[in-house]
Amino acid sequence: AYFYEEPCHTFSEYLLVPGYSSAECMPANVSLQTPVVRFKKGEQPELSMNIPLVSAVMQSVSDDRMAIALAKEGGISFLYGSQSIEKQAEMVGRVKSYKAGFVISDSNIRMDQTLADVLDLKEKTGHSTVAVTDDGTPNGHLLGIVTSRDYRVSRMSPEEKVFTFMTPIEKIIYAEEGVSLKEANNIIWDNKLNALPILDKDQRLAAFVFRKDYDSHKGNPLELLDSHKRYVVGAGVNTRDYKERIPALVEAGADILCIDSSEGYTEWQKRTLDYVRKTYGNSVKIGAGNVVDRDGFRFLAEAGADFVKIGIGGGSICITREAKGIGRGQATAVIEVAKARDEYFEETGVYVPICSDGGIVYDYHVTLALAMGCDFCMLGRYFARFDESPTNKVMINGNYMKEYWGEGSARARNWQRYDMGGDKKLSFEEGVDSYVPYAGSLHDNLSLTLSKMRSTMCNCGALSLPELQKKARLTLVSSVSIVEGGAHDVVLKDDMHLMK
Ligand code: MZP
Repeated sequence: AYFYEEPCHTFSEYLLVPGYSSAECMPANVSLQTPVVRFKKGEQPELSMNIPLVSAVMQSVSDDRMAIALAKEGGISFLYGSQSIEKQAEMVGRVKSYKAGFVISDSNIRMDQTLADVLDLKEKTGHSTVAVTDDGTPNGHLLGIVTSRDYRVSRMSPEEKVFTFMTPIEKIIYAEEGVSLKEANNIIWDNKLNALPILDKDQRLAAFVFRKDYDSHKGNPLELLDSHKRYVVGAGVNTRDYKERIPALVEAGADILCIDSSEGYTEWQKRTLDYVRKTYGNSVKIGAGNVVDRDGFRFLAEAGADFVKIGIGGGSICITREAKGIGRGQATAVIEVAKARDEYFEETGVYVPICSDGGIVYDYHVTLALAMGCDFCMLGRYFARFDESPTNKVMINGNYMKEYWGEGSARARNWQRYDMGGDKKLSFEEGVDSYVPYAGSLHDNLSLTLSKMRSTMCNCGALSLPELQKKARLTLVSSVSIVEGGAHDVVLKDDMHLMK
């Protein structure tokens, strides 16, 4: 047997040592842009992200709602593969056909209500309302309703706004992300359109509402603005049904695929990558994994993976290390694979991005993983806590929780993720079924995480991720200095009651 000389480490055992920050080093100047797929030296990657975060290929994390919410922020969700091919392809389709359109909601209407409920309410109250669903069809999720002049404002919750119209609403046209109110108003003004722009809660243009007397000959403001933009979405695939699943996902419009497996250094992954290259050349983008060392990375890079995912046994819901005794501390795995990625780039001139998957507990762990060399991180637990994750929000002992379960748990039964060529079943569990504390909206939490990351990068004198990787200085911490890092030797005011 081969014995590693050093123990393996994880994120909490490291700290970043600050470097020189020039006056330019302000969070507002930091770019978090990162490549997602392989590219040649001197060229640009065909797919990159504005933030280095993707959501995990898990039933309890990534459905179409999560994908839309994360894409709005500049990241990518990988829709879970442990469902039928048809259902997964439908999810992809819903993300790709989604048009930004948050409108004003009635506080009496829950987001999980159907269009039929709204129409019923409309009937009962006599209010003139228009329901807005996320895909524009009666089957979509209800996003809100636009109301008419006689709507009772007193029924709105304080944070909600109501727009009133002097004439009945003729139609709503959804706007694209990134259009400012100023641009919208200019278009309306310049073309003398009788339309009203509607903003989402972040003051971005969400939709145009047209009045009944709108003269359609004057044109659609959206056709007068920048080109049709569609959200980027990823999807998980496995090494069993890839010949059926991949064509369906590609047809539905998936931008990037990822072979989702607990063990990526296998012939099964190579066969799947071979199939993609033979069938689609380089036009279909596909990541592979998971691996935890140099050899695993090289194997997948040489087999043609567009990115390589790192991590075995470090996920919050994962018991692979207990069940099978395999895995590696996540920090050590990232550091070694990042070195292998750089070595491969040096040798071949091809840069293959790497993704650190699982084990992020604190926001600063993401910055550490990036400083250690990964290009982006995949998170499950983090995203599972938000409104947008697909699971139930439940009250446990007076606190709101969200359900979160592993793909290797009896609940998900994703045997394909753990498949080593045996029976078509999950022989034993490698994951647990759990709760995570409910944390609110993705947008609010992510904004905070990103601002912490930008601030840390400024402390390291880095304004971009490549600069962070170059300049970062990392130190291992002793168990005693970990204690020093938290509040210590004081009595927290919140804990005073414990002293009575
Ligand atoms: P975390 O962000 O919750 O710590 O970890 C999420 C990652 O754990 C996923 O992206 C996946 O790689 C891994 N995972 C998912 N299910 C299991 C399991 O049931 C698992 N063991 O390990």
